[in-house]
Amino acid sequence: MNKLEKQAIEVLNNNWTGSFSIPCANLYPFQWKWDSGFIAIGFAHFDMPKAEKEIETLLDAQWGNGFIPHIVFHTDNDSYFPGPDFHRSDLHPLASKKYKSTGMTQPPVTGFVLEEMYKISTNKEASLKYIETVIDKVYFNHQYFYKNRDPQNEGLVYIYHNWESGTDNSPIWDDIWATMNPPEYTFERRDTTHVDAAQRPSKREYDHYLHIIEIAKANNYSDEKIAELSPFLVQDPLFNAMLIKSNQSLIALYKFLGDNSDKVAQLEKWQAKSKESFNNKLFDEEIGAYIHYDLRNEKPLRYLSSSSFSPLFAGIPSKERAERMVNVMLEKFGNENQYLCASFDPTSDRFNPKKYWRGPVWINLNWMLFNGLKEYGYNDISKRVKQDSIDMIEKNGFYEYFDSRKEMHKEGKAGYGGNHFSWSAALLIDMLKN
Ligand code: 9WN
Repeated sequence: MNKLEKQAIEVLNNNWTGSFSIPCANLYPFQWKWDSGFIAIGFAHFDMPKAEKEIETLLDAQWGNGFIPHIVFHTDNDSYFPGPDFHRSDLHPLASKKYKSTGMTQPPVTGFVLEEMYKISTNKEASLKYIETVIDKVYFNHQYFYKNRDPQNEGLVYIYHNWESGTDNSPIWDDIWATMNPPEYTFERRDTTHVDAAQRPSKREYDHYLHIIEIAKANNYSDEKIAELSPFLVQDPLFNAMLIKSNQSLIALYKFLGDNSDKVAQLEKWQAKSKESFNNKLFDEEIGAYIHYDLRNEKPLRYLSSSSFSPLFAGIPSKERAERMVNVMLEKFGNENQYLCASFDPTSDRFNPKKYWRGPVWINLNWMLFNGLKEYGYNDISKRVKQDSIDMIEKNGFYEYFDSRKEMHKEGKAGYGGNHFSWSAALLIDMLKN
């Protein structure tokens, strides 16, 4: 085992609490939905019981309507804002009675995570037995999305908050902030006590984040009311690609399990419609990649980000489209001075290579690209994404995000945000094994 892999295992073991993992100490002291999935993939390589427990714990916090929250507040910990007293999940009549959580979700990765765990497993029989105990909860979560998050019945689901995207302060949202004028709230940030404020969203951005939650809370987190009133209502290509990828995995796993033809038929129906709409509505011919759509203001958000390429991971583009996307990616994100893949268009004046989702490279997006590019036969570029990820981690440590400019990495100070970050460790392990 190489040194880096050993260190990655140490990061994961240190962030394990006994029943779930924190993304990293102090900055993120609870369980996050999509983090949990990526972390389970890492654990699956060396400690399957932990991987299984991670997912089981997350699913235990599912609401009565199938919803899975983005943060599960397992413990009282005031090193994070906004915490459970702000989010007040109890306002929703079907919220979990057992766990406090947020009233928003995150990308639906759990379906494909189960399939990854199954592929990694050396005991397929035991693995299927485990999957049988959790898979219906994931199916129920997908049903929640199609039932409640697709008001125009397009097969594309919306997110109502930037924190649901996982790409929290992407410059894409600037266009939406320009349509809002929230109050100046008084609150105490905690993130900026752990991390340099220059690497985090601004106070004014947080006002917007909190305001959307206030609107949702005033309506007891009713999906119908949110669809009607939320100033943020977006069809996100990353989020929808994760749903499509997970649909595909659920179909495959249900087929392995047998006896679930009704669910398979439903999933196939969702899948066909989702893929078609995704390709019709979210591909921008001029840009040459997928973009976000602002459902509240009925307009496309015509920006390139690493999310624009994530549909490769879900097998969504045709071969021709994939070719165009890869060319765009190499041209704008991938010259010899850049590590792949910046989170936002490096040629845009909104690009900021140090600020969170406004430019830095994130390992989870790289992991999706690594796998997606490989699937489409772009083996060299896929290898490059893997090698770039290894280089950045080797030079700086297991950071949350990294500067995409190679010249910044000379002194090993180009890792930003939290350190000893779980999914950077977990997905590195997976890439090393591939
Ligand atoms: C809000 C935990 C999470 C990730 C997100 C990342 C960041 C939280 C924050 O950390 O978001 O959910 O407080 O900034 O943007 O993708 O899941 O690692």
